[in-house]
Amino acid sequence: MTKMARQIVSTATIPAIVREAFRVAQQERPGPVHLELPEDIAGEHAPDLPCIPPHPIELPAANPVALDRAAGLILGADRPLIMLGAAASRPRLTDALSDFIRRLRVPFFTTQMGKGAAAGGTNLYIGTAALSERDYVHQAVDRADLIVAIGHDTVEKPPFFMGPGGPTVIHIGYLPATVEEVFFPHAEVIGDVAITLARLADRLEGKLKNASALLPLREQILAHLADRATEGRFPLTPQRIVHDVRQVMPDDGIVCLDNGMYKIWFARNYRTHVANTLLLDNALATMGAGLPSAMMAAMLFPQRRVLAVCGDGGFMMNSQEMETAVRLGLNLVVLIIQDNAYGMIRWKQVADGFADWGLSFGNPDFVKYAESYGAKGTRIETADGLAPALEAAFKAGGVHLASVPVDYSENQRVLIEELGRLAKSEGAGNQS
Ligand SMILES: Cc1ncc(C[n+]2csc(CCOP(=O)(O)OP(=O)(O)O)c2C)c(N)n1
Repeated sequence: MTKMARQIVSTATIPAIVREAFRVAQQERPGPVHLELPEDIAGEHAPDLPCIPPHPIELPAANPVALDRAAGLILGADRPLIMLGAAASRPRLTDALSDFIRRLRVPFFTTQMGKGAAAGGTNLYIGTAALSERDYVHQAVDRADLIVAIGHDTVEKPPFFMGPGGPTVIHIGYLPATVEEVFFPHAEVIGDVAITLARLADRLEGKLKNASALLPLREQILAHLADRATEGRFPLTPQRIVHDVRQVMPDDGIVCLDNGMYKIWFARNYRTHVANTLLLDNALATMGAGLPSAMMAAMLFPQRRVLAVCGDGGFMMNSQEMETAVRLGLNLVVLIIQDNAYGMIRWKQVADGFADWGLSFGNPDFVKYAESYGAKGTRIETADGLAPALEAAFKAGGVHLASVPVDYSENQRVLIEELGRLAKSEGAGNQS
């Protein structure tokens, strides 16, 4: 669960271990470390040892040979695409990514966890791969002859499958690519990604023959995001829920997703304008994580709107944290997408031709449940009720829970039937 776990066995080692723990936690890929302080050591008198202060760390810059090789491949491409993956989503990279995209004028798509890594407004965003194949954006991915994959981490579900005869893939990262059956880049540029991007852009700016070859597909891909987004159906379509959430979230508002079916809809349909404003996990994808991640976001950014979006299943795995949120006096709105079922598993069972089995469950009365923690609760009862309820909850402040019923028949209609038809007619999904 952590990048490092150490037990402190002597007081003399504390400064070095603490220093090392921070180094490991902060270096790519950043993550938690665990130090255990046993009671007997904690009771000892420590020698008067100074802390070991951290020093600035400059990451190594990529080898010029690798940069030249990658530049050569990109210059030779007829239909290039850029992909932003999980490790592209670092606050310190936002400017470098946005500059790179603007200077090359190559359209880009994102993985689920790469979403929002670059600042908005380039008009070169062509979609997010919420599925591994046959998503709308795969109309472009399947036509690309070269993909510059920036920061792809194979811990994510694949944003596309590589296979024989597919596009050339260049991996740009802090760390070498993990080669897998469906991801085996043809070239790599490893080092500080910001430096790599600036040096590549210096080599390529204004020289690409077909930088925007796939850009004409942008309009038709993004047009799908408006499908049923304002429909008056009740329970609400997932598209409408994403649409209404977008209405009430300011550009810098942070949406923190738990894990369930709605994650696919948010990953594809929610447009981000500011980096790191849609937080989701496409790796372990642990149910129950949405509420705690939103609580941390609310603690770090008390001035910004923070919304946790959870399925009823995922919320109930960690809902006791409502007490913590109330106790800490957070300003936080929790939106529960209610289908009284494990919707994502239902979708997978249908997609695989299995009978619907063992997926439905009952829920508490969410309004009363919220109130029992000292939070406020709202039940959405009309199609037009969601946006005003969220707006009122944010304005009121404090911890607020809103539950909204969802019509998940859209999962089958869009994600299985429509995308399946699209793939057949396009001859897409060429590799699996
Ligand atoms: C801790 C954990 N258990 C099981 C899973 C597998 N899983 C992924 S989504 C899902 C169903 C989620 O149901 P819910 O939270 O109600 O959201 P919905 O899919 O209905 O929108 C399950 C069981 C998981 N990701 N994490």
